[in-house]
Parts: sequence; structure tokens; C-alpha cells
Amino acid sequence: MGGVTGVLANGSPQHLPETKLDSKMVEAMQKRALKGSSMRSFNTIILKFQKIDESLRNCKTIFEKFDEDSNGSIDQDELKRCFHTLELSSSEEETRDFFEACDINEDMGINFNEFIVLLCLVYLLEEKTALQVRLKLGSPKLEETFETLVDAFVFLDKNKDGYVSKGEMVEAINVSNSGEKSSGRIAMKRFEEMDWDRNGMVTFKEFLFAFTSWIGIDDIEDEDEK
Ligand SMILES: [Ca+2]
Ligand SMILES: [Ca+2]
Ligand SMILES: [Ca+2]
Repeated sequence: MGGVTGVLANGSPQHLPETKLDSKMVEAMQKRALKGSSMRSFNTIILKFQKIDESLRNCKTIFEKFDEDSNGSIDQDELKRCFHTLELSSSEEETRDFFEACDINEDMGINFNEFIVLLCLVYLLEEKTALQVRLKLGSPKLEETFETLVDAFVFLDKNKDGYVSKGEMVEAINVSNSGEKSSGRIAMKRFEEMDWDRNGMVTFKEFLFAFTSWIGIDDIEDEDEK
């Protein structure tokens, strides 16, 4: 399910968002990019991995609260009640859009890593949400973590068009590892891991999915005894 790709008059590829939610996400990112990023290098992002990791794992309690029948996944009705509890103003259609956008393995349920991506997108798209998440879910660090992830994406998106291109990824990693010959290859590999639909551009959603996979959250379900 690749995005629609056209070619502009100047020959550079043009990427059109696939769904309404995608275009809102791209727009929100473009708007956020105007404020700039506090990240100075790719290594700054890597240094924050552990803190982000801990904070996201703590979301498990939130996830379990909304997975009412404890089957390890949040279905459409559970998500509806979740949004209701968070007092989100999303319409039924918007809630379904969030559900479909984040159910990346298409098993008609939102599992834990999909839920993290969903919450972070909600954070980006719905103003006031951060405050509500904090108040209602008692997770004070979550807002900071989501902001760090948004900030990292803005750092990578040099031309502020709401997407990270392969060139931008290579640039970000090369600047941090100047002199290391392998860094270009690493950048490529990281980029390919992020570019889920292989259209040469990474959206914030793809970035988040890659992130949960890098810190190993996608296989958390099998290691519950901790
Ligand atoms: Ca469930
Ligand atoms: Ca799923
Ligand atoms: Ca870009």
C-alpha cells in the first residue's frame, strides 16, 4: 500500500499522503518543524534511547487499562472507549482512521507497539492531549518522551516537508560520524528499516514504528515475566 507518487516538473518525486490522517500528520510535522529542533546530531538521539525506552515501556500499564478483555490487543470498541476516557474530540471516523493507520500488521487489533505509535500520533495531532494523558493516566514523563520523538524527527527532516528522505537520513548520520566509512551504509540500513512501504520517504508514523522496533518493544509480549 504505497503512497501515491508523482513527479514534479523539476523531476523530483512528489509524495502525496495516502489518507486524511496521513496528510494531517504531515501538516502537523511541517508546522512543528518551524519551531526547530533541539537535537544537534544523530548521536544526541541515540543518547536518549534508553530514557525513551523506559518511558515507553511504562505505557504498558496504560495499554492494559484500555485492553479491557486482556487479550493483548485493543479492538475498535476498546479504542472508542479509550478516546472517550481521554476526552478526545475525535469523531467516529477519525477514531477509525487512527485505528486503521496504526494497525500495521492488519490483525484488526492494536497491540502494544501499535498503541505507542497511536498515542504519539494523538499527541502530535490533538492539542491539549498531552495534558489529558498526564492527568488521567498519571504518566508525567510521557509528554516529554513524545516531544523528544517529535523533536528527533524534526531534526532528521532537514527541508521541513514532513518526510524524512534517504538523503536526509544519510546527511544526519554522516555529520555525526564524520570519517567513518561505514556510516553511509548504516544510514541506508536504518533508512530501509524505517521506510515500511518502500516509497523512499519516511513519515512520522513509520519513524515511530521503526523506533519501537529498534528498542525492542515489538517483541515485548513474549517476555512478560519481569
Ligand atoms: Ca482487547
Ligand atoms: Ca495490529
Ligand atoms: Ca524532508
